[in-house]
Amino acid sequence: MTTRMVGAPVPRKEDPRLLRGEGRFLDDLGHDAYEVAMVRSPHAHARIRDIDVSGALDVDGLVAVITYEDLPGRLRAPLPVLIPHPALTAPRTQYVLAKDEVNHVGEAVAMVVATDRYLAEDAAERIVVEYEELPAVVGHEVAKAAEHAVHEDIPDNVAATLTQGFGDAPGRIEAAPHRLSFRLDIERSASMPMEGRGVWARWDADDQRLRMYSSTQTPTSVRAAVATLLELPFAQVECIAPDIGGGFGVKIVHPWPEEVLVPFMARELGHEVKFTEDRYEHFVSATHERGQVQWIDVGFDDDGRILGLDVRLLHDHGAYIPYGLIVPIVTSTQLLGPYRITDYRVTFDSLYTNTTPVTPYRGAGRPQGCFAMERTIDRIAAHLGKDRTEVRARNFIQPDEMPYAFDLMFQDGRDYTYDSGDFPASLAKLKALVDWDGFAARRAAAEADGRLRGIGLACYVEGTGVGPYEGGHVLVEPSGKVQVATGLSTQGQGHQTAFAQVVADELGVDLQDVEVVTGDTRRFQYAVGTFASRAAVMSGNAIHLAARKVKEKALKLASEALEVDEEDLELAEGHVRVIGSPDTAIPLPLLATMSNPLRYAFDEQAAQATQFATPADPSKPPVGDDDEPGLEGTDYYSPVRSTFANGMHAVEVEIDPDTSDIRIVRYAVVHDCGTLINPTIVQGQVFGGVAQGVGGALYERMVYDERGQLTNASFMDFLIPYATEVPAVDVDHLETPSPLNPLGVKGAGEAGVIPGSAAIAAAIEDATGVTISAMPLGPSELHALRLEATAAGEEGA
Ligand code: MCN
Repeated sequence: MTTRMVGAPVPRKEDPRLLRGEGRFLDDLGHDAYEVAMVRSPHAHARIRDIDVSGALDVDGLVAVITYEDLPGRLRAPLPVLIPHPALTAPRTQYVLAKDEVNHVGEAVAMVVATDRYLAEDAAERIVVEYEELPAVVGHEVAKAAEHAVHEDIPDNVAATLTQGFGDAPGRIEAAPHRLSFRLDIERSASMPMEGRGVWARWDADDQRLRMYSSTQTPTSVRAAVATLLELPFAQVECIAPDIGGGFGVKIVHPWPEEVLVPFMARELGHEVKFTEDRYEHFVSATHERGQVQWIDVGFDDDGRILGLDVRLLHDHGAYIPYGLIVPIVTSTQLLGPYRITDYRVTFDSLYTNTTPVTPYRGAGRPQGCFAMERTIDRIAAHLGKDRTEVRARNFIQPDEMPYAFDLMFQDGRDYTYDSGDFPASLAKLKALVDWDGFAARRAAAEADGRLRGIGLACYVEGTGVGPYEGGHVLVEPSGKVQVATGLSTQGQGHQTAFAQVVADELGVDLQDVEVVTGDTRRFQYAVGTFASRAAVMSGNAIHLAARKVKEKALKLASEALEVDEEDLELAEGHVRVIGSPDTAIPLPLLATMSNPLRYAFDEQAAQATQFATPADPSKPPVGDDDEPGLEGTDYYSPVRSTFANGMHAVEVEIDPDTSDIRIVRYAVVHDCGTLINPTIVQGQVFGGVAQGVGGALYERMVYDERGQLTNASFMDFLIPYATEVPAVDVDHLETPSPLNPLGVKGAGEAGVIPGSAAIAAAIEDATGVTISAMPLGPSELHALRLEATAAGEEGA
């Protein structure tokens, strides 16, 4: 019997190669390439008066220097707004090289190409840029006060204001028996992939083709951008995402200035050119996320049932808005979590500041929304003196209410409708997993030991698998190997394994015989990209559909060859065989050979290759009127709307009463991403997300001074959690399959990060009795809060 692969915790096929150090990351490529160093703005806001490159010209090994003035044609235009929105009335994006003005520290002003990176850096240092410094706008309040403008023609610094909602939130809050109003703050952080951005390009003058490798989450879009800006036919541009040392959202932005400039210079110079970002550049010239101030007004009844919710957000978008309004829109909608809110209003202002631009980072607006909603529920529970799980359960949407529609528009412009989930069952699982009811004894034991112990939880719902589409191609080779390709790229999510599992099931072949290629426009041209936890839903289903086409073709071919009805045949163990009579079978490789009119086969017994152009049975043409040659199929999956995963985290912390040192002693996750393709991979995704959630909750912040200088732009000063700070995580799954797609899957890639700040804040609050309204929270901030609370007579512990 063939074992089903979807659902099996098979080890990742890609790991042995990576563990042996055989990965090929961007900087492993292009050893003979010229290398690039960028001249970047040291000022947050300044007018460029003059650029004097003469000092660089006598550096040995210098190949070229370019500034905005050297750029031709379409390269002189600002980069695109990737996701426009009607509310985005004042979009601003950067030029590939600054034109007249710089708007954040790190903005690219000139590019130097030299025979190696060291020489390029030497030459870059000798370029003198004369700036006239302008007042810097830093932080939400300063931007909102609008004493100075980031962009001269947008005096209020507002890129967009958007209000959404349903019902009558202000009226319901006004009339509610209980009301609370408060402010919540989340700091800026950023994806910190081990490998920064990078691009290498080579122009083939004979073929008139450009080949580029980019450390990107979206190679097809990079290719489209480069082809368009360099005025090349798409067919002459290939873009390949090699192994990628993490993306976490930042690498969906495209094209980066360097991603256009490097291919441009490769063509101009007729020589390979390469750019690899260093860590400082990643801090200041890639993108950030999270920074948001949120005001909540909530009205509720004596049971803690929410009657009305009114939310205002100030979103700091940094100097430019390449990715549109996705982050605040996601917060505005996803904030509602698993709760039946009947009256809701949310308004956000998206503000320009003279800081590094903001685009989605794993979680993309959801951690902020989850923090807002879950802190609200905790405050309601505290106000009423009720158990926090009870108040949550009181507000849950029930499983029999699915699909549950809110009258909102989601980030993809489609309805905001939850397709599946069983929140009461998830909560029951979480309480059991973390032994919620036994916590009092653990707290007492910790207290006896002189430590403060607290428990917190947070719930979330996550829209995943946004459209519009992905595609898949599946090909059975005469060797028996099955080649699979999809256009989106992989940054460590294990797609090679998970997608192979899907194909192995559909075609009844060995997992080891399935080889998956992602992110290579030579293999699959059409794709959207890897973000919004969409690959399993989008490419997973597209590949499933493509494999089904191959299966249908194999059944047809075998039915003709065996003279058996298709309904009496099955695919298993690498054969098409007669159901109930497995000895009557044709191997798939033979069918692959038969389906190819110019067949080339290797006869193992004769130990020789043969090529023959006539069909085995000359009376039957191998390709009929309705058939296409090759045992292969391509298909696309395009969903009606997003599917919604969900989950709940519980955290226990211990606090040192003297130093306020915070230690996470227990972390439990219950997660529902529908049908699990590979539980081990999903578990790994959850672990990774939790690590980033812990970072956001306890360590990571971008510390800007009032002149817009990022004062902690290195790993000496910007803390990310190491293995020593990441807790062990207990994970349990609930599988409520999505009715929206054939595999029943929902996404999992961001789940771990979303509720981190909310759950950890709740646990710290529970341990210390002080109200937590801002994250991240380190021991010094906690200590200050505890001293304040003691002075005000609030602290219980
Ligand atoms: N999966 C599964 N069963 C499901 C859902 C998912 O087995 N029901 C598997 C998928 O097959 C895939 C993995 O879990 O192998 C993640 O799937 P999915 O949720 O579709 O997410 P994506 O593959 O689209 O990855 C994107 C997501 C995002 S948005 C960020 S950011 C992120 C993340 O994944 N960046 C990552 N995980 C990352 N992991 C690594 N190592 N590096 C990154 O940069």
